[in-house]
Amino acid sequence: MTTSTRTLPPGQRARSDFPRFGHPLIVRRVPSQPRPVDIEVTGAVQAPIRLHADDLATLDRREQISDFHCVTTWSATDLRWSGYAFGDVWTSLVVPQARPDARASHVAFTGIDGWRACLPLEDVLAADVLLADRLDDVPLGIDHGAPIRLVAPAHYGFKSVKHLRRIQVLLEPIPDSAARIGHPRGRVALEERGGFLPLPLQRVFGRALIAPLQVLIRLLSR
Ligand SMILES: Nc1nc2c(c(=O)[nH]1)N[C@H]1C(S)=C(S)[C@@H](COP(=O)(O)O)O[C@H]1N2
Ligand SMILES: [Mo]
Repeated sequence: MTTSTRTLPPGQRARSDFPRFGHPLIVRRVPSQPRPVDIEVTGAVQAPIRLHADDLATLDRREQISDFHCVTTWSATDLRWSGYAFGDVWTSLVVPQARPDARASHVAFTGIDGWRACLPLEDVLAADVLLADRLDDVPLGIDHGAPIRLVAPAHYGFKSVKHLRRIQVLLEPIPDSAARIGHPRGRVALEERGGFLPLPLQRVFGRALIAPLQVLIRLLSR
């Protein structure tokens, strides 16, 4: 169970809604209607594979209530996700079928719009990392990442790639789409926001971006 009075991570502020967010200039690359799940698993594997909804359905479905923290300082609390543990996807599908290189250290996730985030394998094997296809008991809408997205609650939102299209197995990290402004690791508890400014200024500038980015996304999305 969750409580709504717990304290948020450093620098975060709760909001009562869960806005559509992200990079406004790529939002038009997202199809207006959800596509079927089709995730390619490539990179340092012996046999690239594609994962579809029926492959994922062989795994146990996980329900999870977790908070979501954008690096610009907004947090949405108590989100009810449903989907599959990334650890189960890795262990039961990727490892036996794609046979990753034993030296694999990182995994990069890419969305239909080209947004990419790279995480250490050990970070994404954490129990709370999901490939989520439902929010609040209904299939994910286009706004929150249909047909399926990564949910990595211990990391800032820029790591939780929406509209997941590709999983790349890597022997070393590659840059995120957010690399110029975001911290490469992005862990919320350590306030790994990124950028050159001191942390208090990172918070102030992040906060100043929220409203304009929301307006742009609303204007540019179909
Ligand atoms: N494919 C894709 N995933 C993305 C983004 C994006 O622009 N494209 N933006 C990221 C950022 S910065 C945030 S805060 C969250 C926002 O998720 P939401 O729109 O469900 O609130 O998605 C992340 N994942
Ligand atoms: Mo974000």
